[in-house]
Parts: sequence; C-alpha cells; structure tokens
Amino acid sequence: MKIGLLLPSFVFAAGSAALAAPPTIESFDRNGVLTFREVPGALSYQVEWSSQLTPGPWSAEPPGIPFLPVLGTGVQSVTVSVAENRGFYRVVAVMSPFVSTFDNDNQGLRVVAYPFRSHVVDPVTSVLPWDGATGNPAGSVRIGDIYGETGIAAPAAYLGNQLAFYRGSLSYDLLIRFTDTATYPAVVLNGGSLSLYYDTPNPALNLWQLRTVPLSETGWKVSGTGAAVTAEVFKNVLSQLAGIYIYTEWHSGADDTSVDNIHMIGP
Ligand SMILES: [Ca+2]
Ligand SMILES: [Ca+2]
Repeated sequence: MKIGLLLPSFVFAAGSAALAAPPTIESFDRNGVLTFREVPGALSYQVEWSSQLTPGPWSAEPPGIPFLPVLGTGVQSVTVSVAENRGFYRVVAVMSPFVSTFDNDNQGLRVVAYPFRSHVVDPVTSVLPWDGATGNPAGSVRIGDIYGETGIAAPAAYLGNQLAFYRGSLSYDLLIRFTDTATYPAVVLNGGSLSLYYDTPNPALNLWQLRTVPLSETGWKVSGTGAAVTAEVFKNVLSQLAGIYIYTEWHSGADDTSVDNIHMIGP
C-alpha cells in the first residue's frame, strides 16, 4: 500500500508547491535536491518517476529511488537526477498497516462510552476484556452492555495524523449475540471538534462477519447533523484523529459482542 505524490518536472522543479496528500514536498531545486516531510506510520519511502503525470505509469527504477528509510526527523532530503528533460517525480510512503488479532491480549484497545451519532471530546473508557477461547481464530475481545452506547476504542498508535490512510480501509470481524435488527453507526472517527459516523445494517446473529469501512468520505455522516461528509472534512478529521470507535451495541438491552482481526490499511 502506497500513498503520496509530488509532481515537479525534472527541469521545472524549483520551488514546486506541495500537493495536499502526504508525504508533502517541501522543496525541489534545480540540482535535484528533493526535500519532503515524512508521514506517521510509514515503513519506508520511495521516489518514483513518470514521463507523464496521468495516468503514469510510475516507476521506482532509476532515475527513481526504490528504498529510502524512515529517518524520523520530520523532513528528509534526497538527490535525484535532473539530467533528463522530461518527466515528473513523486515521493511515495510505504505504509505500515495497523493490525489487531488479539492473539494474547487486548492490544491496548479500550471499551468506550460514546453517543455514536453525536460528539464527545473526551469520552469515558474502561478496560476491554480479552477472550482467549473465542475468536476467528481464537483470541479476541468481548464486550457486554456496558454503557448506554458501547463500543471499543483504538489505542493511541492509531490516532493523531493518519491522513496517509486516506482512501484505505478499516476492516474487522464482528460476532453479535443480540440484535435489534436495526441500522446503527458501525464506526466513528472522532476528529476532536466533530465526529463522523458510518451507518450499516445490523450484522447477522451468532456468525463471524467481516465488515469493511472505507477511509474516504463516501457513506460517512457528520455527528449531530447527519450531513454528508466532504473530502475536505474527511481528510481534516483523518489528519487529527482523537478516536476510532467500533460499535459493539446492536441491541436495546443485553449485548455480548466479540471483535477480532482489526485492520487499518492504506490505499
Ligand atoms: Ca484472533
Ligand atoms: Ca444494549
């Protein structure tokens, strides 16, 4: 999974403006010194080139650079060839997916009390029970009817600036044992000042079911108003995530829900 772009020409490169998508290009001078800002969650970077902006194809073969390590310094510079009089470069981040398979513990997730179609800045959380006997395969988390609206919350490593996952997806396996047979918000992204929610029909009862939610605006709604979400708002929330919540409350009354195999992957 890769993201990011940069579009300066080999020769018309000086002071190229960065695009909105990460990793952002800070500068690209006539000597081929290309400086870009690193993104959270990247495993490595590569510089790709193409003779045309769209549709590519893009290649990391020379004069591209197939591997650049993460320096963790925020910004790094590399030198690329500007000998050729045509083409474009871009920097691509190879993203590390977030994965929770709950083999041995709850992996830092918490139970969260959240009004799933509203917004709370700092919701109440509590310890998430780990279930070594149940799972897909065994090892999962299991949540009862703890709060008025109950879900599970991702740990801090999933939060902050996760814009690099834009156009990726969040998926998980869910097993519910009680249902209202109703549509509820399956996932919430808390952006600090507002939340976005993604409605889905109820899962089937007593059956592990894979759910995949897009990390792009289509299908998401704004907390409180229920308004559709623009790309700008979605990317803004993804760039300052204060919470990711998976709904486990599919019944008015008792709940007993298992969750396994959470994957947040890039595009
Ligand atoms: Ca498992
Ligand atoms: Ca309930």
